[in-house]
Amino acid sequence: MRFSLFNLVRQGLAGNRGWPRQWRDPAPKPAYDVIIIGAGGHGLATAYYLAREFGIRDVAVLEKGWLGGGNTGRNTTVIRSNYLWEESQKLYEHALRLWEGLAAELNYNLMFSQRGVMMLAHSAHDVQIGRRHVHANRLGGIDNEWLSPEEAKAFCPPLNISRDIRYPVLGAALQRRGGVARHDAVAWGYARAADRLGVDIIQNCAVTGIRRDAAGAVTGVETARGFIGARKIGIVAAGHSSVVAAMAGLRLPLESFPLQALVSEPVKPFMPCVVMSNTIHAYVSQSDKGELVIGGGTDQYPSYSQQGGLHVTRHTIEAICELFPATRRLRMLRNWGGIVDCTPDRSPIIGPTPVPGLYLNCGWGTGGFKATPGSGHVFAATMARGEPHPFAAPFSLERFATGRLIDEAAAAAVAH
Ligand code: FAD
Ligand code: PYC
Repeated sequence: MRFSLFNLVRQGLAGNRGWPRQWRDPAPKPAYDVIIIGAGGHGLATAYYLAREFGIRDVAVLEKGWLGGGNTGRNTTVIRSNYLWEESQKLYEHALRLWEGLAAELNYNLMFSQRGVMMLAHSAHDVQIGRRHVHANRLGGIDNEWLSPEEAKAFCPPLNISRDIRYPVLGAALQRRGGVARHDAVAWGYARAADRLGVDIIQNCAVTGIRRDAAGAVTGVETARGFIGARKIGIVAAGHSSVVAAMAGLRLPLESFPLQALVSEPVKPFMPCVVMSNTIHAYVSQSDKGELVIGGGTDQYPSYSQQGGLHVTRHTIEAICELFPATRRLRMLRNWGGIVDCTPDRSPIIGPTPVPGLYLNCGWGTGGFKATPGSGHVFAATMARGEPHPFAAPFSLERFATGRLIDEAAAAAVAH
């Protein structure tokens, strides 16, 4: 077998060289039907659905590092579909439904756990927004319910609902079907399944250029391992999508920001659900290893640094300690950052581009992990058919020209 979790890690870290033949990534072929740039969850899911659902197996996924080493392996894994606008609800609920059967479909333990996502309100304004979301979701057939502070505490006992704290809890919206999953397993699960369907996954293969013919259509990519031809190219390179698109002469409405997270030392289970606060910019869940998984907002200025400002982490920790006093004596085990690319309206871009043969799946900002299966699925349909999947259609590049924005900024429970 040329593919196993063990081999993947070795390939990525050792650059393949010196390893037995069956452990190496496949050598790139001179040309493919489809090239996907970026082996994060979205790129791998796209390749998997192209092969499984649309019979397009002549596909290569090119990755500059190792698979799942980008945002897919760095995020805090919050999964929910409680978005405000109908267009977003359809997309994220499509993803959530796919999540619900994904471990069985991929035959891979994704540790998908629907333990509930609770979003806190700390002011009268937060309460109005939270309730509006609950109503909008229920109209859209998505589960969401409003809780009083006492009901929120009953659902999550460590929560501090004292009235005399800086950000008192005035209520909460609860999506019980929301939850978490193991992020690297998602990348590996899709990679193994795509590999078995004949997809070539090639790590340590940075794309450095996009070649076009006299008519402007794409013909392939320049890479660290030479030119590789392709009829269609999908850019799924979160954080760097605008850099890659520029290789084809395309300027995207994206800005890249560092987003950070951290884990505490492991403790016995005490945090039963995911808790998020938009106002404070903090969110928390507990992993199966016992670590508290905590995240905050983005840095306030664009950057490609994967570090992020320490003051952001400090602010997040202070907020978590106030909301959950039992965490005050916990030590931080490690922290890290990822680079997220954000559109002005904080919704993704999915679809064809003015460059024939070039497709985009980017701009997921701070919230794309939850979308992974849905994103891969609708993007595969879009690339296979050459026209947007109905759930992807509202998220085309054209919306920036017409001003018809799917502005979900208010719906994402993190800082932007
Ligand atoms: P990635 O996994 O980043 O994959 C893109 C890949 O493209 C990378 O592996 C990169 O190396 C590769 N690449 C880039 N340039 C090139 C090139 N030139 N050639 C070849 N390959 C290239 N979302 C949620 O829904 N819930 C959360 O709780 C959540 N928390 C987050 C917390 C943090 C700290 C961060 C950083 C993000 C968080 N997100 C969350 C956002 C989420 O992680 C991303 O939106 C999502 O993972 C994007 O997936 P992807 O597959 O598109 O990107
Ligand atoms: O979109 O739910 C989310 C999220 C949580 C943390 C970062 N993004």
